[in-house]
Amino acid sequence: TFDFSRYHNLNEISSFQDMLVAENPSLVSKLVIGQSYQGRPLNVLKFSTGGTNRPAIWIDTGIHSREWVTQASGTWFAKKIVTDFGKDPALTTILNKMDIFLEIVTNPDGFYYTHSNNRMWRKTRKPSGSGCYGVDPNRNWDAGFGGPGASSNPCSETYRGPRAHSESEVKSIVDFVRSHGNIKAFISIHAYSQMLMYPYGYTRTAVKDQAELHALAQRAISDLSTLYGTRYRYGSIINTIYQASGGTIDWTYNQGIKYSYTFELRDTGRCESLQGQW
Ligand code: 0X9
Ligand code: ZN
Repeated sequence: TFDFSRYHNLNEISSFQDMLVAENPSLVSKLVIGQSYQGRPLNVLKFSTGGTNRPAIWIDTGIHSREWVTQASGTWFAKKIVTDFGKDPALTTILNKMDIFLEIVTNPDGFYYTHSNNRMWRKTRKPSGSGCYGVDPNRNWDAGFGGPGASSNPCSETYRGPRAHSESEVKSIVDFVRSHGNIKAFISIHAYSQMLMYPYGYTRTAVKDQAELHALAQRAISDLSTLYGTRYRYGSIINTIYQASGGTIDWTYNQGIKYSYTFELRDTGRCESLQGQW
């Protein structure tokens, strides 16, 4: 059994994933889509009731390693999918037609480091050669790469990296998305500030599907608020939080994945979502 009331380290989350697969072999499997810079497996859980290359939903948590509430949420999503399948009509309908891919620890080297050395580590752990370590994996994608809202300084928290997709943790997802070819929704989970956003972050130009993505975000945050009254803001990244170039969902949207969204989870700045840090 897995204690959802506390945070877990990399080994514990790995065991949790293997246990979930072992206990639900007809629904859950584990793929390894690549290796981190330090050689850790990039594990992705696949939830599928059959078929081949079904239309799919991708969810990633923990691309920024210090955002611990996101990996914790990822383990909860996994458990929830398994327990609700066959009971919750909405989820059951989805899984009868689509697959769900979930990468819980998207930046394992950074996550390990948040437990071993520095609770506030955000980036990957690849040495830059300048004495500073790591690339911001939410500035490394080939969408406005190198533009405003990212840094060229390897010591910056928003260092974009030497080139687009230089980070194995990013490139492995890029290769997976391209080779799959049938991903319909891509949801990348961050913390904190309570927002639901769609592209773009690198430019003020509105996406072609802006009206639909905006209306859907509005419905989602309205439904979300009915649970605990939590208020989320919503809109494009650049209009809702700030300009950021080389971000995940700008790339996925430009690949043709219309329903590309990113959450910033709770809270709004009292830092409960970075518990233990202050
Ligand atoms: O700066 C970021 O990468 C995101 N904020 S965070 O505090 N999680 O670092 C905002 C940029 C785009 N937003 C998301 N992709 N969530
Ligand atoms: Zn983040």
